[in-house]
Amino acid sequence: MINIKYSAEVQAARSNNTAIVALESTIITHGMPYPQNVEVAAQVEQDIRESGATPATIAVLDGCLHIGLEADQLLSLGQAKNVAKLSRADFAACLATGGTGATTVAATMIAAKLSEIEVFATGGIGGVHKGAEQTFDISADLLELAATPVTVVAAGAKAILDVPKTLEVLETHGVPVIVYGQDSFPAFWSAQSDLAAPLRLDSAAQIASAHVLRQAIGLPGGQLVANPIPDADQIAAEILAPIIAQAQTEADIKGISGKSVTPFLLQRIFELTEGKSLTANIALVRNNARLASNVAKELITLRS
Ligand code: PSU
Ligand code: MN
Repeated sequence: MINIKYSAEVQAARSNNTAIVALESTIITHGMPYPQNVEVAAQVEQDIRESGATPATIAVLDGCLHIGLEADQLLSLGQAKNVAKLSRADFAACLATGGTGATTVAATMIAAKLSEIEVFATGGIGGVHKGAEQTFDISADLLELAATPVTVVAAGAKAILDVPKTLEVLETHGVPVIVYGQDSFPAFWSAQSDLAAPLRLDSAAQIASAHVLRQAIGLPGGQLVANPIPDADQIAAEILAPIIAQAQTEADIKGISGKSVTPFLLQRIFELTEGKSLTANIALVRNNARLASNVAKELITLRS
């Protein structure tokens, strides 16, 4: 049987039927450097508590699926080297071998569903990589959104991806892409882009209602909520475009492929922006955590 452990606060929230927000752990192990990764993870958890919900950071530690990490577990995961990056394909094998792995958006959604958590906050989702017409590199996150009934709050998709193609794949698979409070699709480090919002909702209550009604009309799968980065924390797209292009060229020259592509690009962009990408990343994840908490609270209200 699956070995699953809830943190003390998540266990209490489950007993009391209060709002819980899932958090992924790949952002900790593969998305940000130590020690900022641990500081940010703890800060985001605290933002969720201050918004009136309970954080559940998800990871596999020595073959046990953790729904919510205690502070010491978070610290050791953030310091660990060579942690596996788990998506839908590798999740069960990691449990079977007693391994340690960080969950991507796809794997976090699967674990959230298993533990009856319906809302999940992160920074950016995986998507269709540039050059996918050659490499076929399309993140399993997109298919998971089509399959698993969890609402994922992100800040849009990074310009390291082919964002128009990412939106096309989501549309093909019937994933609602809901922009919060504006008419353009947000571009992760920048609030605006040239792409129109596929859907727009202006309140957490409407997002929660759409989540419930999707199930009521018999549709499987989740929703992607794209929450624009706060204006004060943006980095202009013109500044980032050449940096992303350089990181992409380096990845191509080095022959980086498969699941190493996203971590490589994130690390190079961090270096090339002298850390500014990370500062913006932190601000947007915190912003997403607050919106996700409000959606989770609205869901409790709707269901009671
Ligand atoms: N995009 C980001 N930051 C991240 C990731 C994606 O802006 O940290 C991580 C997430 O965990 C996401 C995963 O689920 O990378 C996608 O990886 P891949 O492209 O290999 O599916
Ligand atoms: Mn990939």
